[in-house]
Amino acid sequence: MKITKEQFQKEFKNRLNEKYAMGVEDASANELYNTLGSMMRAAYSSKWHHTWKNYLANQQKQVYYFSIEFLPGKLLESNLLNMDWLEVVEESLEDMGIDLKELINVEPDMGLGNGGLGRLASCFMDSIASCGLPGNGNGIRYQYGLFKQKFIDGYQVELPDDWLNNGNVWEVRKDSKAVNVHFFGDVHLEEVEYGKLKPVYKNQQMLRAVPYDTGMIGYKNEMVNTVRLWSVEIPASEEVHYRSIEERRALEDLTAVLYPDDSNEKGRLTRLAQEYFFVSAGIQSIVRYFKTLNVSIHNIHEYVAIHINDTHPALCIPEFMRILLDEEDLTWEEAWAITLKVMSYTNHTIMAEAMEKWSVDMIKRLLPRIYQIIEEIDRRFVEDMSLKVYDGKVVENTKIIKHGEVHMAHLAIIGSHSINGVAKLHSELLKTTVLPDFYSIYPNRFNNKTNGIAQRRWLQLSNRSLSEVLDKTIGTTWRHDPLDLRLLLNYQDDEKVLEEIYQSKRKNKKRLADFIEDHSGIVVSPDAIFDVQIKRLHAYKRQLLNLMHIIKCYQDIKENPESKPHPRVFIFGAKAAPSYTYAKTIIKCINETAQLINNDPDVKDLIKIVFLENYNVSLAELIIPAADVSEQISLATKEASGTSNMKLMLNGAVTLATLDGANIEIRDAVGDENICTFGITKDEVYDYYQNQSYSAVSYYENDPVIRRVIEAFIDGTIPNIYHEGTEIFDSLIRYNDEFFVLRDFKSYVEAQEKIEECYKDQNHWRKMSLRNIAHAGAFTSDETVKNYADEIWHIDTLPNYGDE
Ligand code: 26Y
Repeated sequence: MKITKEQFQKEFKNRLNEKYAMGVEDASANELYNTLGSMMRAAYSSKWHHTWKNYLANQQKQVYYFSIEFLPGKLLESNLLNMDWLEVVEESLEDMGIDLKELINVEPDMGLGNGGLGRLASCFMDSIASCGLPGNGNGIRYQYGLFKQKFIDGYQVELPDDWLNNGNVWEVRKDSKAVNVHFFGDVHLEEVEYGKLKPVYKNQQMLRAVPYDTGMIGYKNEMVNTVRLWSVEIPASEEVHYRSIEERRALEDLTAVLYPDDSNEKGRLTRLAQEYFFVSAGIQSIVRYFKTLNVSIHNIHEYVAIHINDTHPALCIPEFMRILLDEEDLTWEEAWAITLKVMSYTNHTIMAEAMEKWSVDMIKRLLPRIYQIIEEIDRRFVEDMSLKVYDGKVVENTKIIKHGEVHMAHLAIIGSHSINGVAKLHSELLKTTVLPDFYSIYPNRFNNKTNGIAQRRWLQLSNRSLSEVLDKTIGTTWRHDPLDLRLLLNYQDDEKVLEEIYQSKRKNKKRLADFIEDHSGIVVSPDAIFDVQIKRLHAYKRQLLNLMHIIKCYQDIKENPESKPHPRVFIFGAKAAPSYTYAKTIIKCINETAQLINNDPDVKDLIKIVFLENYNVSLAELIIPAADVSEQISLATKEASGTSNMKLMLNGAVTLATLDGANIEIRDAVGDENICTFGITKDEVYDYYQNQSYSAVSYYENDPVIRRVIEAFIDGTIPNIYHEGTEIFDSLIRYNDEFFVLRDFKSYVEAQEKIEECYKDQNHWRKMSLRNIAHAGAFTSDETVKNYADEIWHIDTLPNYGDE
C-alpha cells in the first residue's frame, strides 16, 4: 500500500476538513489521530475486502483462533508499519507541524487481556497476517479492558479502563453478521421423525451477538485478516421483556468486563456465559460463512480449523456438535469425527488452580442442551475407554464429569486432534506429569509449539535506535526474516558495532529514566544497571525472590558503607488480580522497600527501586528496549513458557533465569556463556514433592543472610508493612515456602553477583548482549504460526501468494 507525501498531505487535510471542518493548526491531537486512523482504514479496506474475497474464491481453508483475551496494545504505529506508510506519514506530518508521537500517545491501549496468553494471541494475529496465512481471531469486545492500576500508599488500587470512551477508529460494526445466542430454559428431545430426536426448547433467553471487526494487516504484503470481537445486545424482538434499566444492565453486563483473574476462578456465572457467548457466536458465524461456499457440510473439516486458546473456549466442542447434530442432522458418529478434525487446543498452564472446572449444576442451568452433549461425549468416552484400557484408574482420571464438576481441559483434550504445550519443557511435563493418562490414551495428539513474539512490534517499532544500528550493520533483511539477526554474530569483535549498540541502549535507558522521573519523581542514572522484572504478579513468578535479594544488597551497604557495588535500578511492572491478596501484599512490600531504600542517604543512589504503575503493552514497549538484565526467575516447572524473556533478549538484555519454560530454549540458543542460570531443576522440584522433604525453616535457622533478610519484613526495618510483612513471613516459614524461594535464594544471589561481574567487564557484557540479539530471531512468532499452520491447522497461503 504505497502512498506519496503529496497524496497523503492532500488527503489528510481534506479528511480533517470533512470530519471536523478544521485546519491542521486548529485540531487537537485526538482529532488528528482520528483523522489519520480513518484515512488508514479507508486505505486498507479494499485490501481487506480483497483478502476475504480471495479466500472465498479459492475456498481457502481458514483457521479461527478462539481466545477469551486479546492484548494488542496500540494499533496506529504497527498498522502504519505493516501498511508501509510509516516513513511517509511521519515525514508528511512533520512537514505539517505535527509530531506523530503525539498522535500515538492519544490512542488508548487495547487491553482486552490479562497477560501472556492474550499478548500471545495478538502476536499470532500479526504473524498470521504477515505470513500470508488465512486466519482470523474470535473473541469478546469487552467494554472495559483490564483495570488501570494505581498505587495509593503503596497499595494497588484498580480503576476501570474505559478504553472505548473516545470511540475506536479501527473497528467496524457488522450488523448484518449479528447472530442470536440462547441461554437458560428447558430442553427435551422429541422424536420428530422415526428414529430422529430433536431438541425442543422452552423459556430460553435470547441475546444478540453483534460483531466488531478489526483488520489485521500483514507486514507489507497487501493482506488483511480479521479479528472479530462480539458485543452483547438485546434483540429487538425481546425488548418488551426487559423494560427496566436494571434488567437491561444485567444483560448488557455480559460483555462489560474482562475477568482480571488469571489465578483463581471465582465460578462466576457471567464468566461461563461469556465463554459460551463468544464461542456460540463465533461458530455460528463460521458455519454461516461456510454455507456461502456451497460445499457439503460433510466436508467442513477441509475448510475450517478451530483453535481453542486455553480451555476458556472449550465449549467450541459441544457447540460445534450441537450445530452438526441439531441443525445439520448429522449422525453422532459423523459429527464427532468431523469435530475432532476441526478442533485443536493449546494448554498454557500446569498450575492446578488455573485449570478450569465448572459445576454441573451451573452448566445445566445456563446451557441445558450443551450440557446434554457434554454428558454424551463423556458417556461415550468412558464406554470406549472401558473397552480399550484395562486400568480403571485411567478412565477415572480422564473423564470429563467428576464430583459434580465439568473438567474443561478434559473436554478440550477429548474433543481435539492436537494438544500442545507452549515450550519444550512444558510440553514434556504435560505428557509425563500433568496429563500422563491422556498421553497414554492419545500419544499422537500431544506436541510442542514453543511460543514466539512479533519482532515487528518488539524491535522494529519499540526500539528504533537499535533497528537503525542493525540496518547499518547487517542490512535490512532481518525486518522480513528475523533469523537474519544471526548475521550480527559476524560483528561480535567489532568495537565500533559494539559501541553503537551500547549507545542505542543508553539512549533507550535515558528515555526510560526521563519517563520514570516524570511519572514517579524518582531520579535514576542511565549508567546504572537496569534490572527488569515485568509480568503479572504471581507467587510462582517469585517477585519476592527479587525483592529479598534487593533487601540483602541494602543490608550489605548499611553494614559496609564503603562497599561499591555497581549502581542498579531494579524496575518492576506487574498487576495483581484484584482478589489475589498475597500478590497485592508483595506489591505493597516492594513499594515500601522502595520508599525506604530510595530515600536512605546511606545508599548513595547505589540502589533504586522503581515500581511503575499500570504495566501494559505500551509500557512494556518503553521498558524492554532499556533493560540490561531480564529477570526470569519462576520456580522451575511453573512458568509454561514466558514471552517477556524473548522480548528482553531480542532487545539485548542478558537473561537471569531458572531452568523453566522457554528459558531453557533461550539458553540453548545463546549458549551457557551468554545467559546466567541458577536454581533447582525440575527433577529437584519433583523430588521435593515426592519425598515431602522441603524444610523452609531450616534455611531460616541455618543461613544468617536469609534470616536477616526475612526479619526485615517483621522487625520494622521496612516501615509500614505490619500485616503484610507478617503475611510474607508466614508464607515462607509457617506455610513452608510453596515456591522454594529460600531454597533458591543463595544460588540467585550468586547469579546476581556474576551478573555484576560480567557487567563491570563492559566489553564482555556488550558481546553477551550482541549474541542475545543475534540469537533472538529463533523466537519469532512467524515461525511459530507457520508450525501451527503446517502441523496442526493444515492451512496454506493463497496459491499465488508471494508472486510479484
Ligand atoms: C481459568 C482462568 C482463571 C484463567 C485465566 C487466564 C487461567 C489462565 C489464564 C491465563 C494464563 C496465561 O496467561 N498463561 C501464560 O501464557 C503464556 C502464553 O503461552 C505463557 O508464556 C505463560 O508462561 C503463561 O503463564
